[in-house]
Formats: sequence, structure tokens, C-alpha cells
Amino acid sequence: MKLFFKPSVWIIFLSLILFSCEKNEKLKKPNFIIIFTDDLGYGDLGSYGHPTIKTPHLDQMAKEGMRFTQFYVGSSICTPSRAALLTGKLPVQTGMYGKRSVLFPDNAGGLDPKEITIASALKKYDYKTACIGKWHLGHLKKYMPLNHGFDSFYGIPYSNDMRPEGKWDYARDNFPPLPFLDGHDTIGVSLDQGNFIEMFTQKSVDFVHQNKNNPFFLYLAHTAPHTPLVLTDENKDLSMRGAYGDVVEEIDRSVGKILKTLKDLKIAENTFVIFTSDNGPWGWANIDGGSSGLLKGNKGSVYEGGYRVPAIAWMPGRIPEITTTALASTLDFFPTLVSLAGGEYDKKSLDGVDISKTFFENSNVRFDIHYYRQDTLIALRHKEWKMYIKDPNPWDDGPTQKDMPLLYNVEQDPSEKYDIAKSNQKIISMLEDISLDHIQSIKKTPSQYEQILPSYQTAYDEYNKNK
Ligand SMILES: [Ca+2]
Repeated sequence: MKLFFKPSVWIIFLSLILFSCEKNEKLKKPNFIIIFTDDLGYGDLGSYGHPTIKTPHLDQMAKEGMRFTQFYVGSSICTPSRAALLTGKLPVQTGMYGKRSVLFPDNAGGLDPKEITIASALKKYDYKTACIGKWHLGHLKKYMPLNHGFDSFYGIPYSNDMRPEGKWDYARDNFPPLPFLDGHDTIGVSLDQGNFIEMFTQKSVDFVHQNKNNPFFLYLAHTAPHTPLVLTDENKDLSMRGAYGDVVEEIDRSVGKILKTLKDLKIAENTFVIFTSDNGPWGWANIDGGSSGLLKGNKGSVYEGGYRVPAIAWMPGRIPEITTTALASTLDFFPTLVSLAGGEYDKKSLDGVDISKTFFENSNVRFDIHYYRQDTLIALRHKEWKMYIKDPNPWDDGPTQKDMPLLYNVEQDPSEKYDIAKSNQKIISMLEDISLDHIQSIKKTPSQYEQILPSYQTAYDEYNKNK
């Protein structure tokens, strides 16, 4: 029997097929959660070898997912590291670098609203986006998360120690009480920081619940374990590692709650979660700072301990359960997430690369890491080789500029103990060519840190005169 329908019936039939395809396409778009801690070192988690900090939820996440041993940030300090993660560009390209290292409440600059962030890119593909925690990419309204592609913001505009209560006399005399914002509105000042991890966690869990039926991107940038280490009574004195351990263990419980929410809502298999840190531990914070484990150096340095951080990627059934030695960087989040969302981006402008194949197939995609101090390339890693073309630390008694280049095999010598430059001239020549190509290809944008807000200018000049 020959089937025959009127044209109008065919149109309805085809529309239904198209509608269901479109719906399936939407369902296939993965959700993304980036959990970004502040100043957590390479050696601070149980699964990264810390002897006394207990991190059972993160260790379980590592067991169920991919644990990176050679994962890097775009800069070893807060502001530029955050800019690199969100834009996929080295800070030298976005102007998010400068003599002061990071932005302060007296700064007039920030991340140019014209820069495309992961959030603004994903919004084009129907993602709901939230920024929870610490921003630190410019606190004036035009630079804040709502003007960088985020539908909502809940947290603090800069670091948790930029407040009058600390020991720094300039901050004590000039900085306002630390504001806490919801969107553009300040909803409190000098709030008890002991509640921050719980507040950020609850807000994150609520956001996931609200968006369980549509694609979402959550950027959860904890203010911890950056000093001051503040804890509520119920989270205090639990860790053998003291207050720093207490804070890291509270973050661990927070991660457990978020992953449990994804499992309970049955969206874990479609949610890509990555946990990492913005830079190495704060060496100057003494016992209140973390540990870079076997790596040399701390936050702010160009040594491995500044740039190499713990990172765990998790997407049950999709990301293999493995410890990987593949190189990867927070710079790669932008291109990777946008391409996983089925989106397009301008490859040429980015320093990050799509490392989906690293996450899903454990293959090596990235081969180079660039280590900058402000706008200057200090060192280059290519595969196992790391070469310093500039003095890694002009403030210590170690090698000086005339001793450059230094060369380390950081796979055999992750602690950067043994300079092997003299016996490897061919490697040096190859790395010199690669670094020269890189330097010539980089488009520098002037520092956004230089301009001081008029209301601070007198105090700022006075402070710098007396320094
Ligand atoms: Ca930091």
C-alpha cells in the first residue's frame, strides 16, 4: 500500500523531527564547572602527596577522573592568572600585568570589557553563566563579571586581604572595608570570612539546581586558602596541618557537596568539572602558606612551584580514570570549553589550545609553557626541557643574568636542582629559536595597573615617596 499524506502533515512531521534533533543537540551540550582555589600549592592535597592534609573528596575525584602532574597556570600570581584562565591569552596580551603584580582597590584599570571571556563566548551558545567567589580583574563596574559575560556574580571584587584590618599601613589608612557583592550591588561589608566557603558552595549548589535542564558554566573562584585563614568554630582545629589544613579540608568538603549534587541530579556524566589553583603557595605567609611539594619556589616566582599546580578533571564515563603526565594550562580552558560546547573562536588570538584530546584520550596536545615576569619572558618549557633566558630571581644570591641560559630537564629533575646547559648546546639552540619565535609573535598590550583612582592619588604618592 502506498502511503500518502497531505503536504501539511509532512511539514508537521518534519518539524517534529527537527525539533527533537535540536532538543537532543541542546541536551548534548556539556555543562562546565571550574573550581579555582587561591594560592593552593602543588603539594597540598592528599592525592598530591601531602602527609597530613586530608582531602578524601578530591582524592575520590582524582580516582574517578584525570589527575594532572604537569598542569600550569598562565601566571604565578592572582590577577594575571585569572585573566589568562578566562581569556585563553597570556597576560602580556591583555595588559593584566605590571609592577604591582596584581590590581588593588586604588587601581582604576581592569580587564578590558572588549576581551572575550569563556563566559561571554559560551553565552552565545545558550549557556547560563555564574561567577562565584573572587573576581580580581578590576573592581570598577565596567570591569566586573556582569560586563564579562556572567549572568550573575556573588562574591568579592578583589583579594580577601585587601582591607583595612590587616598589617599593611597603606591599606589600613586608605582601603574601604571589604565589600561583598551580589551582581553589582554591595550586600555587605567586612563579612565574617569564616562563612565564605559555605556561602560560595551553597550558591553554587543552588545555581546547579536552577540550571539542571539547560547548559551552564559555573566559575567558582574560592577566596581560600589565601590568607587570612578564617574559620568558623565547627571547621576549626580539625586538621593535623593547622589552620591552613583546616581551610583546605573545608574546600575539600565543598567539592564533595558539588559533585554529590551533580550525581543526585543525574547530570554528572554531562558535566565537565575541573579543580585547580590560581598559582603556587604563598611563601611569605610562613606557616599560613601552603606547600609546592617537591617543586622549587612559590607564588610569584617563575620556578615550577609558582606555575605548576594541582589539577583534577572529572566527567564520569567520559574523562578516563588516570594520572596523566600530559602538559596542560589554564590557558587551554577557553578553546577547549568553547569547542566542547560546539562553538567557534578566533584561534590566532589565543595562547591556549584545544586540549579535548588530553582530557578524553590522554594524548599530548600542548608542548610549550611560557613563564613571564610582568611583560618579559623569563623561561620557556618545551617538552621535558626548561630554559631560563633571564635571571629567574634577581633578588637572591643565586645565578645572575651573565649565567644565563640555565637548562633543566624538568621530567628528570622537577625540583630544578641540576643545570645542564653546558652539556646540551643543541637543545639550547632549539629552545632559543622557539622562544624567539614566541617573543616575536606576541602582541603586547600596555599594563592596566598604572592608573590610580583620583581619590587615592595623594595617599598613593605619599606612600610611595616614603617607602
Ligand atoms: Ca592567588
